[in-house]
Amino acid sequence: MPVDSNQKVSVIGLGYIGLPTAALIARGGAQVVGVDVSAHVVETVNSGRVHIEEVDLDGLVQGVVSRGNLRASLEVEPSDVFIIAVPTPVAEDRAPDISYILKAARTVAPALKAGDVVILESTSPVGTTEAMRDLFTQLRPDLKMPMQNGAAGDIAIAYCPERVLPGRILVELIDNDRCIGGITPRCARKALAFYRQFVRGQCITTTARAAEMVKLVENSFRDVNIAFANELSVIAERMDIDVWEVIRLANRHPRVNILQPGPGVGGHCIAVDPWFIVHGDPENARLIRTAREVNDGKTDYVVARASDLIDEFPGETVACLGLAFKPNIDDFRESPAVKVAARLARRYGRRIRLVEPYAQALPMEFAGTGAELMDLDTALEQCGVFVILVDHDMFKSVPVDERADKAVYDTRGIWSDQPRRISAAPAGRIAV
Ligand code: SAJ
Repeated sequence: MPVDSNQKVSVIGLGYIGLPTAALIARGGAQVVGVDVSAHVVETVNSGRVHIEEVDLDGLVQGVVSRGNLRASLEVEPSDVFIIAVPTPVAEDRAPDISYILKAARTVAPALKAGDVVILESTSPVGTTEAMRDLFTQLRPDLKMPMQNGAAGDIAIAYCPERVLPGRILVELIDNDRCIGGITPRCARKALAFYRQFVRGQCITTTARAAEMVKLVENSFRDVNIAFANELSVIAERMDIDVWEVIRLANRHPRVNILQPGPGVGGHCIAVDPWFIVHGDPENARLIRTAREVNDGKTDYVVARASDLIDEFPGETVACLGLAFKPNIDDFRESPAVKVAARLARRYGRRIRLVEPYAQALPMEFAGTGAELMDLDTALEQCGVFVILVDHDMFKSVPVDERADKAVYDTRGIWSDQPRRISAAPAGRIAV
């Protein structure tokens, strides 16, 4: 979709969201400068390459850099629109850390001029966009800032959360609806005019505070619902019921849609963002906190249950299937599968084999454990115990006769036809 080619857009932070966003806007025709604190990232992008894995991103970046629409820089330059897309980690005490946002805002402040639009996209605790505005007020007393009471400013400031799924980022950046929150309605309108140029989904305006909460609520909704599935899986295992069958059948009800249990919740968003709400109102965010605890607790539970099975077969080598944080991707950061497998590797050392078609080498969590990467065929030949941690398509396609003699702990419910290997098995999905 065409973007005003006279418009200069700066994207601060060239990570998983910033770089695809910058490249898409550049493809539309705008002059885009991607700003990053890492010289390596700036150099990589300027040479038309990418430092992150995302479907179709490499070709897109190469194209827009070679056409001159995107370049990267360590310095912020005067622009018409500034998009801030930097990380907001959660600190040790679960408090959100907005220091990267404030640091980015400090670098933007000197470049601001009347008429500019500043948009924050980073996941943020409620009130962060106003905090950014307050920082601009301090740093640029010469510019009038927009106020919650509706007073117009010389610049527009808005919050517009990203909501794209890793692996589908370029598609979802265009097709997903966007929620755009302005400090004032005028700020929202200005940001809306910008997004409408390249977003095909609906763009809906609101206040900055509501938009901040929308983002946190979306990921908390998913976390709470996964926690429900994870809690069910533990209860069903104790009752010797197949939880996946129960979920499948319950979901036939027109108003029931239970998510899937697993070894815990991974990625950088769903396991983090709910803490921003808990931190904002610890007294009332009881369900949201409990969901986090249930999901983290499921990882410990899986380690304990897998260990029970491994201990029952002391002579067997153990294959852990999958390390990614979700199926069919090569992202191992914050992965519950890595957490489980690494704990098993520390405990059982050389008995553990890791099968991960998306990994060239083992993540550092396995250093010194003696555990090794192995391909699926060899694991099926050599290993007697299988712990399924990720539902990659490749694992789903193993026919039952190739694994009939294996002892299996299936945390993802992909080998539902697995026969039990001995009858004295613990209840539930441990099929031994
Ligand atoms: N998971 C389950 N059971 C399920 C679904 C997911 O255990 O039924 C686990 C996955 O295995 C994974 C984790 O949850 O470990 C998260 O995976 P995901 O696919 O649910 O989400 P992410 O982290 O890849 O992306 C989420 C998305 N948010 C929502 O779906 C509400 C995405 O739209 C957001 O943009 C992204 O977080 C973000 O950046 O905030």
